[in-house]
Amino acid sequence: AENYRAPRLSTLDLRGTHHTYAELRSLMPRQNSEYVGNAQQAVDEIIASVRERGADYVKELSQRFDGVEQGALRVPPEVMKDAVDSISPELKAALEVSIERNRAFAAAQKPGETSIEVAPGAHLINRWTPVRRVGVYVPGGLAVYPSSVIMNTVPAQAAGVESIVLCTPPQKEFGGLPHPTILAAASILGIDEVWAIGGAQALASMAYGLTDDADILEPVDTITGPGNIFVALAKRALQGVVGVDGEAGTTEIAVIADSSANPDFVAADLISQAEHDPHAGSVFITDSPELAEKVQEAIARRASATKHRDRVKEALEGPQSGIILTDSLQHSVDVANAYAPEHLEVHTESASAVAAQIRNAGAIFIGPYSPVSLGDYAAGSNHVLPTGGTAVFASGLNTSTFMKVVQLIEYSQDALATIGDHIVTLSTDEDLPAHGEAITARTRGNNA
Ligand code: HSO
Ligand code: ZN
Repeated sequence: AENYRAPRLSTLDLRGTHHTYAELRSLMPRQNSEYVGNAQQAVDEIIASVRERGADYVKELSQRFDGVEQGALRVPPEVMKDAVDSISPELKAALEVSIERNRAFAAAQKPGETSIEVAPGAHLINRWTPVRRVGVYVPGGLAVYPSSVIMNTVPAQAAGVESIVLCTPPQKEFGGLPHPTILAAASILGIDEVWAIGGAQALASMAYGLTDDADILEPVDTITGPGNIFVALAKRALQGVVGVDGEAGTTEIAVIADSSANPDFVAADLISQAEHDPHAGSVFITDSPELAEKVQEAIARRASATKHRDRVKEALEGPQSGIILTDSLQHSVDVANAYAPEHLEVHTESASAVAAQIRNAGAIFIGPYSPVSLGDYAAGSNHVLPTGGTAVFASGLNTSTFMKVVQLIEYSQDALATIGDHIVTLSTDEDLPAHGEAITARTRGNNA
């Protein structure tokens, strides 16, 4: 305890500088690129072998990677029923509240049908439809996150997905069954189909389907869920066979603050996400050097006293973390947009107005009483969010992730006649005259 050296974030001083958006992006604190090695080849082999050899091969992998001898891969219904009793009443109550808030927001997010009459008798409809079946992957290694079971499942259910299967690794210490808290969360959510399969083999099984004696894992349409590099590479490889969500990488938090901010709140929140992983990113953006120093002091105090202080220190002192000093609040906003964090907290006067200027963030937490931890567990918002700067183009999980649009077209005879000549002109230009003939067959009346 005595020889713990409190963490101190490095400072990037951007005061008095002018950068383009592209330059700013390249200056942002980032993790060194992830080690991939020969994982790609291993993942390709696993996917091919699951397709070829099915459940027997999956069981071989469970033996090799998870150290378990598996009978049935599907978790039996009686185990699912008992799972809820294995957790404490407090944990059950907390999961239920989280589910309730997430369900409310997910239901409100559900996009509605839109329709338009672009010309008399020319009707168009944009119809949102849920995918039929979803596969959720839940990792089972060091981090067991029942909250992630909620975050992946609730929006799928709100979208109207009929069928959800969950795959999660078999655990040696639970006799080859998945972690009981994961099973309990699934059971509370009404998911009864859980398979004890981990890693790339789980994703391949969900994408292509799997038969294990009498149990059949039907192929899914979309797969979501976090995981290690093997899971991320498997998702990339299976994209196109199934829909996949983004790769939720190591967590990040950025905080924008002006001199009105409470340094202790800021420090607590920067530390909270650093707790996940030594590679987690915590970035503090401010135009107040005095506040920056107070935040450093509060971090030193709090970090020394927290349970995972070694991991926290490594994360806060890594190249992916730091303090960025700016000239003004507007400059801070520009920096935040360039960084495109997974989570952004705004601790300024008129915080909502500042939030309105942010284009790039997975989620924005407004004001001193909306910490990221709230969103991680029970705000009602989703905690599966774009990381690594992908917030410039990607969204966090939401109800529409599990839906797709079908466009409906219905023209009357007159409406088609009115636009017909233009279609013939375009089809002639593209040297596709049969396209035009499909129009003239109707408009010129020579249906011989
Ligand atoms: N902050 C993580 C989610 C999480 N936190 C789960 C606690 N449990 C990524 O948004
Ligand atoms: Zn978290």
